[in-house]
Amino acid sequence: MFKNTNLENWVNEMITLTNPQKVVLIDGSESQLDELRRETVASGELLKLNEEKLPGCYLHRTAKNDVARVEHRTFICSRNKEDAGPTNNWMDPAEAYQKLGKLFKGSMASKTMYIIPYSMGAIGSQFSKIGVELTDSIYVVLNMNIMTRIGQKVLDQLGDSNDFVRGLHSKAQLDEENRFICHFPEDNTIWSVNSGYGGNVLLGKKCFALRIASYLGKNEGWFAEHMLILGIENPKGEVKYICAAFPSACGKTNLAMLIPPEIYGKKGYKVWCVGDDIAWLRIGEDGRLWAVNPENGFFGVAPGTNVKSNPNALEATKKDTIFTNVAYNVDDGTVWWEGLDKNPPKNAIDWTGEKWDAASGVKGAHPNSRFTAPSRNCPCLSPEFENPKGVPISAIVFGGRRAKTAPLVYQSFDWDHGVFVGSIMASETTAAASGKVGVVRRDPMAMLPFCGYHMGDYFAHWIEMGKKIANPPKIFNVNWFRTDDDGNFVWPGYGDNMRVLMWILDRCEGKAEAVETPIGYEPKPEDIELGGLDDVNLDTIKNLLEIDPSLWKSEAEGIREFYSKFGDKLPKELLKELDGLEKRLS
Ligand code: OXD
Ligand code: MN
Repeated sequence: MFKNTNLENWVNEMITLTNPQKVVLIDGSESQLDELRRETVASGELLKLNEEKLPGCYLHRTAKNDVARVEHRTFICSRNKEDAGPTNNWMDPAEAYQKLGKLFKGSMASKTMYIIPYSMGAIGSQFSKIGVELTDSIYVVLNMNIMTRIGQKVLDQLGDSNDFVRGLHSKAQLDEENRFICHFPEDNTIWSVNSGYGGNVLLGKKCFALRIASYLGKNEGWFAEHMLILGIENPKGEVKYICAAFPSACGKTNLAMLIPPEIYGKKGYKVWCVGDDIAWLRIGEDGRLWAVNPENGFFGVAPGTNVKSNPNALEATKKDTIFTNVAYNVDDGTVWWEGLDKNPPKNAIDWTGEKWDAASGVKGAHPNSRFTAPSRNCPCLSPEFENPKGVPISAIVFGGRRAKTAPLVYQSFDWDHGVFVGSIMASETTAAASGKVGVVRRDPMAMLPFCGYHMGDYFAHWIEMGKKIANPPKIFNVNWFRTDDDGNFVWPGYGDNMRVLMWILDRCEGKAEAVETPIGYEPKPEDIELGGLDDVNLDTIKNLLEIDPSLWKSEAEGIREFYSKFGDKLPKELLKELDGLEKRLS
């Protein structure tokens, strides 16, 4: 089937293992994809939506037990257990191949195996990496077609090379007890079985572009990060780029596509989205850090997306989009989710496929329901999106959801301190997420579930890279989620977050002053633009920038405890930063 003997041998081996009735190579042509769409509509796997209102759009419902990523069933299968580190589940690779091999054995009998060659990143870019996913799910094929670049052109680019990530996926019986997502970083291999949910089965995304790629990045001297990339264009037409990492549910997609507040908009400022979830970063010839978004689409959370929170994302879902686990409006063949608007459909089917009455109080869309939308649909997609060289990064922003501890924004003293700031990232649980409010969950660089190796080595990689980047981006931390005594958010968030990003860019260009505090540099309150904000004044900003030393002292204790997990692998530079913080606080 393939001239590339590495590919040929591996595919044949997997065919022998899974025993499909038929094997189809995905060439990426519209005619082939259309045929597959027709097939899934006929089988009921996809539901065609209203062609006038939502052209090229489909709805899919997963099994009820298969609606999210399964971190407890996600494994890093490195030869040495120690290389997976204390924050990953580990399985011995020989054991994993054997255990999953049994589950894959004959799993595609009476089914078709689809071979999807795909590129993470623009085909031919020096940033890009190639993968091949073998799957028995047309839903996976159609989603991969949106999220990545697929087809014959990828095989042409691969040529005879053995440098591709080998992905095997089978829905098998969708058996929860035997659901496994296994990564073999030393073999460039991913095996995923018994799931049909996006994050577990679109192997280009979290599995390859973060877990495998972070491992490759460590060995090859680059970064694979859980970061959005956005550009801010000034009225002179100059664009500066920012990467930002936040844990899930902190509004990454919203920030990536933000609409500038009027005060900036009318002056001619624009915001461009390069990516909303993953960034691959390399050192450029000019000594700066350059970033690409390896993806080609958005796999966004639907609930809460609306004309106010994210009009650009909403617009992106208006055509050629696959919706998963949202509610269906029977009367006009469109979709609905909680937080879209105040008019839930009267005649509706919920995400489980049952007749649904909004008044019942039961949710129509699953809270983790998704849209898979092509990047090209996004009205503010950066003109540099396809640039094989990527975009130069001026600032790296970390953030979390903290009610009191973290101020609105602060800048690290230098690179090593910035790595420290990223390593102590944390979010507090909200009432909605669990019974306990305010439990601190540490999520360094938002990579805890996505780092394909020992997190202590990951920190060391960040420190080492800092020595190699001649003109490094400046590093900041933001917190949009400070609350008042009644638990209300103080900062308006959404588009107004641009006001903080503008101070960040001014700092990068040496245009703004700062105040030194024990945790880093803070803005002078008057340097945050407040024009056009009704409920925020200078005092509000002073409040948002206040640092409570007693809270930070207990924070430092929490960090020390968290750091102790990493033992000898924790870079001494980070311990030094922690000591420094404690000293400045006392
Ligand atoms: C995602 C996540 O789906 O981070 O992007 O959970
Ligand atoms: Mn993510």
